[in-house]
Parts: sequence; C-alpha cells; structure tokens
Amino acid sequence: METSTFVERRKRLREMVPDGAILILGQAEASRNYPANTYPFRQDSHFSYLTGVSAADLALLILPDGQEALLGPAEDPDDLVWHGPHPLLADHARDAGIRATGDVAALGTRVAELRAKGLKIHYLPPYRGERALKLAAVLGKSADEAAAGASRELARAVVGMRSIKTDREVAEIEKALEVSATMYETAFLLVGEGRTEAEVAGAMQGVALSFDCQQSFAPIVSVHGEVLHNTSYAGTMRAGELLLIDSGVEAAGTLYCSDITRTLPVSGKFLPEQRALYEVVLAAHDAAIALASPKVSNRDLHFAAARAIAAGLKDVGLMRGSTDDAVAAGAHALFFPHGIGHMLGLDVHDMEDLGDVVGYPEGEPRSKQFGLAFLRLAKSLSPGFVVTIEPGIYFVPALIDRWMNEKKHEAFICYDKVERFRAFGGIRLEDDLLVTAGGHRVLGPQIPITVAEVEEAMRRA
Ligand SMILES: [Mn+2]
Repeated sequence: METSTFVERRKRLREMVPDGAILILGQAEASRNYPANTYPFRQDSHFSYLTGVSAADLALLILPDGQEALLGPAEDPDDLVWHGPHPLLADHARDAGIRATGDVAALGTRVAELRAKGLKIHYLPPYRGERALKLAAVLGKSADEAAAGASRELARAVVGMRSIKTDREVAEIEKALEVSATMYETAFLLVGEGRTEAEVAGAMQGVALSFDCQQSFAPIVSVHGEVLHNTSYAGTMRAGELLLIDSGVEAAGTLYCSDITRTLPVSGKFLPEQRALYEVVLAAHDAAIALASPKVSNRDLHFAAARAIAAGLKDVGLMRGSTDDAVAAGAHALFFPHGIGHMLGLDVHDMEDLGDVVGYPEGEPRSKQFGLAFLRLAKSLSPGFVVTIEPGIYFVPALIDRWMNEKKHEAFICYDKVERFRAFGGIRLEDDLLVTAGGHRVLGPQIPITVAEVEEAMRRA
C-alpha cells in the first residue's frame, strides 16, 4: 500500500485520540521449543494497519503534537551474515512515512519521560505473553496492571477506523479470496473415498504457499464437522460422509484475510438426507445475505438464518411448532449453536483482541442465551463493513444427550427423529460479504456452493 495511506491513518487516529501519547507495539518473535526456533512471524494487525511494516520488535509512538517515532532494535553487524541484505529501521520508517527513528531498548525511558510531562499513554490490550511482559516492562507495572490499564478510548478509535474498509482494503481481501478459490478447486478434485483429511489439508496449504500466502488460521478439514473447532487431520474419508473445510489465507504482503467454508460429500454425490439438510443451510446462508444492508442489525441477519434453519428442520421433521417461538426460545441452537458471523479484515476475526467493543454497541451486552451468546457481531451494518455469513447445522451427540435428558425445548425438537441423525456430522457454508451503500456484495470469485455446483466441481473427467 501507499505510504500516504499509513500517514493518513495515523493522522486520523491522533485526531480521534487527541489527548496523550499512543503506543502501538509491533510483534515479537515467538519461540516454539527453544529460543531460536520460532513460529512463523506474523505482524500485529494494528501495527500493520498503521505502518505497513513487517519486521519484529518494533514500536510506534504517536504524540499529541504530531511527532511520530518508529523504534526498533539496534542493528547487529552479524545480521548481514544470517539474514542477508535487508531493510534497516530507517528504510521501514521511510516506507511508513515516519520521520524519526530510535532504539526500542529506550522505549521504557521515553514512556517514563512522557508520563512525567503528564501525558497519558494509550495502548491496546495485550493478547500474547510476550506483549504482556513487554508492556509491563515498558510501563514499570505488573503484567496484570498493564493489561488492566489498556485504553478503551484508543480501542474505540481503532475499531471506528478498521471497521470501515476502503476499496483498497476490499481489493486485498479479494486477492486472498482468489487464492481461496484455487484452494477449494483443488479440494473439490481431491476429496474422495480413501483419501485422508491430511492430504486435503496439505494440498490446500500447498496452494496457499504457492501464492506466498500464509493461512489466516488453522484450517478445519474434517469429516467431523460437528466439532466446531476441530483441527485434527487424522481421519480417512469414507463414502457417505461429509467433509467440512473451513479455511482462509492472508494476502501476500498486506495480511488481509479470507474465510470460506464449504461442505463436500466424500463420494461426490449428496445422499438424500444430506442434500435436504444442505439445502436448509444454503437457504439460511442466502436469507442472511439477502437482508444485508446499511442500518440493518447483524443480529437480524443471525435471526433470519436461525428462522430459515428452524423452518427447514420442521420440513425435514426434526423440529416442530411455531418457527418464531422456537427461535425466540433458542431451540434451534441445538443444531445451530454459533453466531452467523464476524468482521473480517487484517484478522480473520477482525479486531477480536479488542473484545466486544468491536461487535456490540456501547451499553448493549451479549445475550446469555446458549447460541446467541456466541454471536460475535450484533451491531448495525455500515457501508464498508466486511463480514462473514456462516450458518450451519450440526449433530453434536453430547449436546443432543444433554438436552434430551433435560427434555429441553421438547415442544420444538423431535428428539425421536434427532436420535437417528447422531452420526450425521455437520454442514457449514461460509462466504465473505461487503456491505455497500445500496446493500451488499459477496466478495471474491464465485466458489461452487449449490448442490449442483458442488457435485459438478467434484466430477472427475
Ligand atoms: Mn468465519
């Protein structure tokens, strides 16, 4: 992205948080099993948003008078041996449009000087041990005190800015989606009886890497789609099973994410009951998308999907009674226990490190009802929001048993029939959506999603 983009973003942030200094920590390397063996480096999203710089151990200071400084570690002459020619701190500062640089080792001293002048230090809550310890050291507080002192004002300002995506940001998300489309094309052709989940996960990761993209989270590639955050790839696919694939990548260089889910019949053809429930999930997906436009609450999109699921499950004979009453009571959550989706941007769950200030209006806390409690975004939609739409139907044996024993929502759930679906697994369908002034646009290339499209995409020549 252009240097001017980052200059402009920092200027706006300073205007929104005019009192005090703003400190944004870049990411440090994180060790796996000994200090020098690290996880792949991933810049902090806020730092990337404000500087575009991808290097470890940096810090950004923005002062109320407009002064800015990029602080980094002193160059070790041996770095050239291990890392070859690479951009120096001054190069990063120039690319980010920041005039001053300094030694990050002196960050604590600089912060102390600013506080001595009576300036408040605004910083965001830490989400990694390394960041918590760094903040504690810089502020001269305990890690708990440092975390508790994070600035809500700064978090609100960052959320205000990052929630609205520019055309340039949307273009980056769509670059990630182009890669996702190729990954799913590969998966559609590979999935089949006797193949392993690991083969599919590996082939998809290979496609991502071939575009120089990292995945935006550990993908789910599982015949146990009912396990919502399943990251085991140990299974071998058998005919008659469904394979759920939830994956995404980060656009090379800019880190903007994609997040897509498809559910495939291992044999290439849906069985009649699979097809019936797949159509219900697709109807829920379409109903939520159809409703997406400015000023509509994302909670209403969630309820539109929930109603479509309850109505569809009545047709299949798994639910009964009034659809509206069933959804109001939360009975559908036996099958659809999570929210309709979340914001998407530089994080796959965009800005989730900042908490519910991202997804909930001030003074409007999350519902405590099972299912609705997991809705990550309940705000009214605005043009420029990018959100995921990801309804699903799952049969979670342990949850079925618990509810059945409690006779929970018996008026709405046909437990005798649900019993027969215990081994069904799960179906989820997810697309990424831009809210526009006139409504919405589904982002990226079209990835097969209807029954006919999926079966066609899986057909071997
Ligand atoms: Mn998602």
